[in-house]
Amino acid sequence: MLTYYSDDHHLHHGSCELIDGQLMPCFEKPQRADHILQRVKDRQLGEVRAPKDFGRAPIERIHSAAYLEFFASAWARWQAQNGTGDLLPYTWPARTLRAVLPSSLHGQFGYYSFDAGAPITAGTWQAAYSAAQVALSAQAHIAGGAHSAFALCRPPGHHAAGELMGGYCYLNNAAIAAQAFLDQGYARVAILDVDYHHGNGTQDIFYARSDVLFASIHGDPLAEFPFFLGYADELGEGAGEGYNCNYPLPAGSTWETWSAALEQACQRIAGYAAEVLVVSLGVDTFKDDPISQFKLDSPDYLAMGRRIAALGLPTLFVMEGGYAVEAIGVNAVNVLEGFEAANL
Ligand code: SS9
Ligand code: ZN
Repeated sequence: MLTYYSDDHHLHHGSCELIDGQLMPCFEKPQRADHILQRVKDRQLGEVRAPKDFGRAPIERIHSAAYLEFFASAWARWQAQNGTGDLLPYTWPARTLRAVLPSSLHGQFGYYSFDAGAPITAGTWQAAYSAAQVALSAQAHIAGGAHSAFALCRPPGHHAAGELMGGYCYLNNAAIAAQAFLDQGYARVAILDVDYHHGNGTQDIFYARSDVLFASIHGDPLAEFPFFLGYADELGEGAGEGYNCNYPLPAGSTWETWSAALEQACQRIAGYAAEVLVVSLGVDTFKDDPISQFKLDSPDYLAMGRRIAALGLPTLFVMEGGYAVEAIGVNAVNVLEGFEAANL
């Protein structure tokens, strides 16, 4: 399997995030992608290619031009007002407030975000832009006839909606790739989100549409980030009704419970007659993940890859979360190796 990867992810390195009332070093850090790349090489998964540049147009199919312009120019604006440290939002148009777009930088950041978990640093835009190009390049490889590809994206994307960043995410790499398939003539794309956290951004983007089936297995939002989306009764709306499936699971869930949900999600995807599958590949379901509560073990990721392969679909793996840095390479690449072994 080919891996697409850009060193540009190193340009994004936030300094800290608020966890349980304390400022901690960011869990979403460059070493994550470095470890995965190293494991791809150690296991000789296949060639590693740099992305092509498809420009902003395919990103604008998912994110508004105004949102992208805010994101691309925020750091320069922050520097122009002598800002020090990361740019972080701190006020949001929550219920009873008004969703106006202010003129101030921090007001606009609040408008375009849903939490303080997505800092903008000097290189964040370039890193996120390159991650989207990584996803688009892997997408093009599959559209060109390959059965699979791995987009080693960082920063991740599944929490980002059309005009919202948050949860370490800025541009929704999986959604951008899914839309590219549709724009190139595919009629039905399935997205399977196996990250520990609900992919609220992806769900929101495709919620009213039937050309993308979104299925997500994740920590129950009653107890887990992002809290305000990801419940089992969210089935889609309008033309999208019936094309959104959430499988929230309790803290402590092991492979036994998790794989039963995967089985249901896969049967739903098979019933949809998807032409291509995009997997939002988070491995923060791992037992030692520092911010998550599931109990998957490393060999379980091989089984995950095998079950996904059994769908028999061209499959684009897009990297999302996973914060147990020592194990992230083994776990992510296990999914890919399980997938490939099943296809031999
Ligand atoms: C933990 C804070 C959670 C967001 C996690 C985003 C994961 C992205 N107390 N912060 S895959
Ligand atoms: Zn996650």
